[in-house]
Amino acid sequence: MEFKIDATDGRARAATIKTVHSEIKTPIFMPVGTAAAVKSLDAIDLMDVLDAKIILANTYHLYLRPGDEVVKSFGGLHGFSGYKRSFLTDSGGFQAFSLGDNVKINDNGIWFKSHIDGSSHFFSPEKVIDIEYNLNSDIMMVLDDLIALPNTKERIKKSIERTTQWAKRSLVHHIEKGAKNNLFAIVQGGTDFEFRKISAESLVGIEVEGKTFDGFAIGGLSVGEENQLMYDTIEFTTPFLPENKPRYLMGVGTPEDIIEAIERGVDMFDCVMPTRNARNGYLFTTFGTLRIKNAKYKLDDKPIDENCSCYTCRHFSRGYLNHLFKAKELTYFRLATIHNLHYYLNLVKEAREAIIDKRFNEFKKEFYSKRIN
Ligand code: PRF
Ligand code: ZN
Repeated sequence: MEFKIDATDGRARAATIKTVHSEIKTPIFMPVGTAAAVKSLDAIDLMDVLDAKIILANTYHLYLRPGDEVVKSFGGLHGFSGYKRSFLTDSGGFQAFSLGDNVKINDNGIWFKSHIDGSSHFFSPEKVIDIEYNLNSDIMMVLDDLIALPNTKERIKKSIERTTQWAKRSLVHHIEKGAKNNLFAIVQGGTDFEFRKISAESLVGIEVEGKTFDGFAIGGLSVGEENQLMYDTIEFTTPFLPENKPRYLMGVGTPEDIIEAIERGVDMFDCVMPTRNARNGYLFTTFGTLRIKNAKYKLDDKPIDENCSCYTCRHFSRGYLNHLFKAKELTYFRLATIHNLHYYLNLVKEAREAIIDKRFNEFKKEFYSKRIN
């Protein structure tokens, strides 16, 4: 993977990542395609309608169904889904966290029960790498030990120690398999600055046969803590990460969160928010959130957002979308998802342009001043 910084403004960065499948201009937002599909869209929508350069898929889900060997037999995620640009795969660390009682973690890995048929499975750091090689994702995340917040000091300490051990084992196994594609480590440590520092420094320091991680993620945030505390933790953590490698904030967040994190030096994001909110009738606009089911849109012939150039806003009215939503027409899901993803992709694109022009502060002020809710 190539990584080049194109411009900086304060701590905000505009960079270019090149994988074998696409060139990614950062800051970037990665639509979530858990089971090798962004819900309601297909690969052509993602490439030709939205021009997304990288999407996220999930190791846990694809391992359970259809099975990573099945995906491999179709030529990996790219051949299977038809999306020919980059994929990042999350490791299962987050699913272990969200499965709650159906999970048992020990120092060797994670036991979990399938949400599909209740069967038991074990993920070790090496097993996750094996699955990710079968999926052939461009960026593979290591298995990590994610915990909810607030939590005890002992549990946070255990989480960073395990996460470091597992990261090291992942890199060793990655090298044994020929060090194909790219491997990112994940910083944990809750909102405890001392633990964040230890976690970041120990992961950055891991070197096996002269090889280090290709990038670093900040995990363990947006899991119950206050917004400002999340921003402070990001601000504290980024200086411990190498300048010449990508930084990825996992599972975050609102448009505001993304702007705040870009300002603090983060390059990559993913979140279910644009896709999930679209399906629930919440549409993102430059003036805030629009609730499409509201009766006031019934006869409204304007697009969702007059400032939006997306496929949906170019062709369809609020009134039509209000009808589709209420009638539970499947067409609604695609059109709303396209709009919300376009909003997120355009937000990071405008942030990038502002960084290049050294006017990120003005951009941020304008972003906040336009919003009425
Ligand atoms: N670890 C992993 N995936 C994640 C997270 C994490 O900490 C988060 C936290 N917001 C989202 N997705 N592996
Ligand atoms: Zn739109």
